[in-house]
Amino acid sequence: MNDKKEITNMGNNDLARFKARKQELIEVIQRLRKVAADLGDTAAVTAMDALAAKVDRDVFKVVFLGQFRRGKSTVINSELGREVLPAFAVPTTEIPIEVRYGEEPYAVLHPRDGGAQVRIPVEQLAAHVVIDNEQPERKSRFERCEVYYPLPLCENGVELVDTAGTDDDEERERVTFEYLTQADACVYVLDCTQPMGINERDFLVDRLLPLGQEDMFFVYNRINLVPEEERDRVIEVATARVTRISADGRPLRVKPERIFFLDAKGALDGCTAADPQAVAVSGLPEFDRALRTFLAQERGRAKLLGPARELRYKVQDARRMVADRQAMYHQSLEELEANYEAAQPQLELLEQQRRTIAGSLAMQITAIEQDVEAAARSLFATLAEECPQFTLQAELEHKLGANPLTHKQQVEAVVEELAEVVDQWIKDRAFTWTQDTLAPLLEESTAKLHEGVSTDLEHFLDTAHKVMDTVSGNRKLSMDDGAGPPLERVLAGLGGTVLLDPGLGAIGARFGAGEMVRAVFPQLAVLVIGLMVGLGPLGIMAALTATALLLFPGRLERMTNKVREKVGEEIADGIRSQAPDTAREIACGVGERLRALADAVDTGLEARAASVRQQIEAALHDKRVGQKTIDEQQKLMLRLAQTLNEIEAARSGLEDAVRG
Ligand SMILES: Nc1nc2c(ncn2[C@@H]2O[C@H](COP(=O)(O)OP(=O)(O)OP(=O)(O)O)[C@@H](O)[C@H]2O)c(=O)[nH]1
Ligand SMILES: [Mg+2]
Repeated sequence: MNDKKEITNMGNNDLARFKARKQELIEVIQRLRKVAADLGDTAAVTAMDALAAKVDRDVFKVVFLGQFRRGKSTVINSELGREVLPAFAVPTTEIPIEVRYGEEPYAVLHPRDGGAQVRIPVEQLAAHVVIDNEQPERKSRFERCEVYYPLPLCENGVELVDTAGTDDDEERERVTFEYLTQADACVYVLDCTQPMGINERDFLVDRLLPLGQEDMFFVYNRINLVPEEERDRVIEVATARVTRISADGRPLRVKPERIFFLDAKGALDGCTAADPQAVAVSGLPEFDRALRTFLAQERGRAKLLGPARELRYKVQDARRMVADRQAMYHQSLEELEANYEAAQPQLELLEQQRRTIAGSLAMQITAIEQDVEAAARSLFATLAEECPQFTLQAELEHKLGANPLTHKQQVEAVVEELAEVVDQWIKDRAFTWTQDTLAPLLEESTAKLHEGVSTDLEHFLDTAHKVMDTVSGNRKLSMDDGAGPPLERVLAGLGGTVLLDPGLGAIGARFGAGEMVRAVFPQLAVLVIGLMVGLGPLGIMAALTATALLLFPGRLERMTNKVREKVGEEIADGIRSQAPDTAREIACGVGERLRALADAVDTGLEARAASVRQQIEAALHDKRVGQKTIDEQQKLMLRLAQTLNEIEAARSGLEDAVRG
């Protein structure tokens, strides 16, 4: 009875319910699209199409990560029930592999150079996604791979991402890290036979937790390798290592029920040998179920709630339009034409307000960029200043004159070790800086930006209403606008698709600046650390060694400190010379993300202004055609008003159900 299917089905019910609600939401969007089409509101039609596509496309990304050879690929294979992903006893997975649903198994490789994708049978994966351990530095010509497989879990909109092991190669680690910024769930794969070592702990505390990846799953693999009589003890120790971790003095809120002990190999063998008992005792079904339940309940709620709320504004817009149209039909053609004429100055004002908003946003973003650039420069100045002292005091294993190497080899060894230590130091400092300086700076400046633009947007929306009031006969519509934040109202009009960084606009609009910064923060941390890698001394290694050799041909023992000092100064010079460009790049990275938001706002305002004109012109057109059309249109408006009530009832019911 404890069979995999039965247990996982419980989690599947949640996923199935999520899928049903998602379908319901899409239907509501489509009904609203039909109303928008009947009103001739083309912007809303496009927005609704975009929103429906977005809701439909949205998947749950489950990212598996951990040090190399922990069994990440094997855990995913055990889900697939077949050894699809290459898994060997050496560092194996080279590029991220995204497992998605497909009727037939096949894989698609994406070349780094943006060239044509290559479709291959899954049997050939090993030839393309596996690290060449003879030449581990050689990079695959592909940057990622998609595997399609008839896995029921994925049919429910779940995507399993296998990543390259951490702690083996810097570049691969960076790619894995980047993937985490889009993860809905993150599975940290560990090994029972060596429960969470120092590197694994550091990676968790220094890298994952600051990314906001607190909602993690822990999989301790290879439980089968622990002798039966020692399992309880190992489980206790392994659990303690995870739950007692604290980041910045805060204990990690890992619930013990998020820690799983697995025999992934046993589960996989059980699947291939059609032995349900082996699967049942492997620990896989319990992990599987917990993951599904989490995805469907916690993440699923967030995924549906956003669009359901955005839709509310679109329903309000449509209701207002129906009422405006009815009011316009009640006037004579002459009255309507005269009113339209009278509204021209307001329409011009609307355009002017749009330009003012765009200009003010652009100015504020430039100011934020300058602040970020200045802060980055000051970080580099501090680093350059502290660097010589750091190299002088850094703990090194190599000591000059202590071992029987040639003069040149000894200097090289010391310089190389120093370079590595400094590199790590720079990266750590960069990371702390993103948290302690960059994040608060962005939080404060985006809060100001948000506040400023909200007032301007309020005025714009007000002018848009006034235009309609003037044209429809100065009849003040007493319609509740829901008083949502104006930024949310404007962005909702776009169906949530125009943003480069969709999370940014939606979150910023909904929860304010702090949330917005937190939403972009992971990408910024990745960006900053990526740039810092270039700043480090590894790139100037050859020059460092040469200088050290040239300067110190004398007795070695006395030279240690001088070598350290010289290396420290050289690196400090290197940092100083690269600082302006790197600081600029960091600032541009921040600016680029904020500009995406500003562009979206502008598109939203443009659409709103266009729709106002479109409504008036549609009414004028109908009036000119004749009374018969007006009669038909009035009937249509009555029907639309009724339909909108039904849509709103369905929408708010859905919102309540999702909220739970
Ligand atoms: N006994 C035992 N062996 C396992 C288990 N899980 C994985 N292995 C073996 O461990 C080796 C490494 O497994 P992989 O799945 O390739 O590990 P990985 O974490 O994907 O490694 P990288 O791709 O290098 O990061 C393979 O030979 C697996 O067959 C397990 O639960 N028990
Ligand atoms: Mg692997």
